Amino acid sequence: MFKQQKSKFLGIVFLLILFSLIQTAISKKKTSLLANNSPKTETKQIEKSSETQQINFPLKWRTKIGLTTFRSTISYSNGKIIVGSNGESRSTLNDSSDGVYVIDSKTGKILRHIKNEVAGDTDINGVAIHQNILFFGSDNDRVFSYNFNGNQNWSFETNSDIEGAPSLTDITGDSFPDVIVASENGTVYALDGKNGNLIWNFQNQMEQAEGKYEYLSSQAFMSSPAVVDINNDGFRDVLIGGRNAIFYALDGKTGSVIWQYHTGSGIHSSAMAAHIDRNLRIILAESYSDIHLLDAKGQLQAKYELSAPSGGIQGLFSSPIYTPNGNIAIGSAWWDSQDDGFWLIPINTQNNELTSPLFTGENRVSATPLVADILGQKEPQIIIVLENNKLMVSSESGDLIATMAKEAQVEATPLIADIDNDGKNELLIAANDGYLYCYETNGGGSIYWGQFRGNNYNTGTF
Ligand SMILES: [Ca+2]
Ligand SMILES: [Ca+2]
Ligand SMILES: [Ca+2]
Ligand SMILES: [Ca+2]
Repeated sequence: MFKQQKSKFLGIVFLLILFSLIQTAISKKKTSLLANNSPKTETKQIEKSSETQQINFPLKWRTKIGLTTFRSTISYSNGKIIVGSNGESRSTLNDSSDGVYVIDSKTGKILRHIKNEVAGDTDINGVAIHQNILFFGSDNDRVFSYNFNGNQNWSFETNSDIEGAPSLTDITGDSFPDVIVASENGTVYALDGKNGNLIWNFQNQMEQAEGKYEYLSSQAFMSSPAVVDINNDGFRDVLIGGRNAIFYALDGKTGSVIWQYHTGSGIHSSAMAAHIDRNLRIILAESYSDIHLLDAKGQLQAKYELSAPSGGIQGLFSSPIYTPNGNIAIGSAWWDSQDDGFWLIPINTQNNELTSPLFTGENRVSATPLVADILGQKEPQIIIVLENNKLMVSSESGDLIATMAKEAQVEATPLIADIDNDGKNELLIAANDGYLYCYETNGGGSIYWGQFRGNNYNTGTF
């Protein structure tokens, strides 16, 4: 009897072990399928040393502006801070604090809360600025142009929500910037900046890159277009990727496809264009792990699959940037753990290879890294906000130079600019407690990439 029970017990134990082995195999398979099966390279961890300083910048002001997202912009222009807001809630309708806030940069006082629409979901993410004119799309199927004083210049009706920031570039040849903006229904619009007239539009396909029929939302554009002239006709062209895993280069003049490039997974982040050794290169990140480096013809130069220290995918909602010393910097957000963090990936310009990235695991990073001087050093530093209560400062060689405690969690990319012309840079952080915080830093000048898309036209180009 006892012997029988023992063998029954051993049988159950054996079955349990077998079951768990199968489970592990399945989950590994899942991860590797998601991660695209490209070869792995060993990742170095950025070391936190005793040299890492704690910074405690004085708070100059804080102002309640509501919630922001990883697609939000914070900009400085003519003594004003401009920020789009999702208000009290990112999902409810008729939220009175949605809109665009125009704030006095010296005092933090709200000068204007621009919110023309009263009904529906009127969340605003990105805003583009030319002189004293604002351009933005809303979650209520419209693109607007307003003056800083709150007067509307024009509005344009789209087929769905606008999630990504508009970009500005003149495509009509009248030296006045026109608006390139993409919708969640998969349309890219080029609008005349003066009057909002449609110049051209482009409709994304509902099919996925591999030819599979997909659900409607996969044609969505969530990101902000990078604008740079890739066919040398003197007009900037439009670079944007969709959730259907297709990255497009559209002719700025006509909206026709110059080339398209297929990624393994959909795209949420915005691309950056930069001249690397005098060659135009396009850096894009797909949602699951892979960084792609393309040339102006859409040919792949290098690709790197980021992998969490304990294995598995990296979620890339942060937009990649090219740093002055030849690295790609990006944040990752997937696991809600130390498997998320900040990546620094060196580009070997001899052979265009991406090798041996440095990684700091700490918490989710959806914001885009910035490159500016906030510590008072000769060289600019790389600044990363995490989705916990921390900000990190890294050197180009991957040393964690400093950390700073924040008031609350942050998803949006901060702004670094001298917003009171005293020669010192301010750091503006929009936190998830609904406040915009303005800190005085120890740095001055030396701003290489000080805001989400690099400049107030949101060109995403250096
Ligand atoms: Ca809202
Ligand atoms: Ca124009
Ligand atoms: Ca062109
Ligand atoms: Ca200042």
